[in-house]
Amino acid sequence: IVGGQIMDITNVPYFVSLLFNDRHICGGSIISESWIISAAHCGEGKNAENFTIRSGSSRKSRGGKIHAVESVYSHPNYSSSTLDNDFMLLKLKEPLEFDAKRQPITLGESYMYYQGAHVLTSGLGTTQDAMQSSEFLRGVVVEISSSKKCKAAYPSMITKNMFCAAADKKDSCQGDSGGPVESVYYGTLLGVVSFGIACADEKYPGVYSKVSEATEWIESVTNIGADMRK
Ligand code: 4AZ
Repeated sequence: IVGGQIMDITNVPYFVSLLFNDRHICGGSIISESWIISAAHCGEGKNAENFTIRSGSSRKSRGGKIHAVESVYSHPNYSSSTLDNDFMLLKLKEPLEFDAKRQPITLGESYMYYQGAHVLTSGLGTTQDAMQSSEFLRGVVVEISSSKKCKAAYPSMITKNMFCAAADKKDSCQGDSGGPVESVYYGTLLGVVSFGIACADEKYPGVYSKVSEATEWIESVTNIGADMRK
């Protein structure tokens, strides 16, 4: 996270760290007691057995609880070349217990995405271009870009399953992938951190997977009922 501030996990209690062989590789979000959503590119070529989830911690390398992962599901229309549908669901072996540091976030709906909407993205990624790693959870508020601006920055790359967000000197960055983008107004999950050219470069907004386009798939895989949504 570039240009943000240190956050306590109780302010983003849906945030989790996805560990591969005990190392943080990506962020994720709790959507029910047994299910985490992250980015498909975080799981590419990796075996489910080597994944664990750290919940309830404001730090990268300690604290919280570690949860075993039973299985992982990449979106059926995920493309590793274009990053279309960059979504992955992870099922925990044991359901987690909700408390002040662990809470699910409800899925956003299409009307919640509009140019200028304030969204909070959080993570344990770098604090400036791939260079400076962060031990502490950070968050930053950025604004949803117009689709015109998004497509102009990334010609022929932006699909209906993606949106852009940006703000001056603020962005997600390397290691934030898979993590949440929350609607500040609605408190719902709008996006999953997916990709971008550089970080906080005014020419290139961050690109996020659009959760509202994956609702049917998420509900069918997880059995989260429509009544769980806000
Ligand atoms: C990355 O490398 C990455 N600014 C994630 C997000 C963004 C750029 C890079 C968006 O994981």
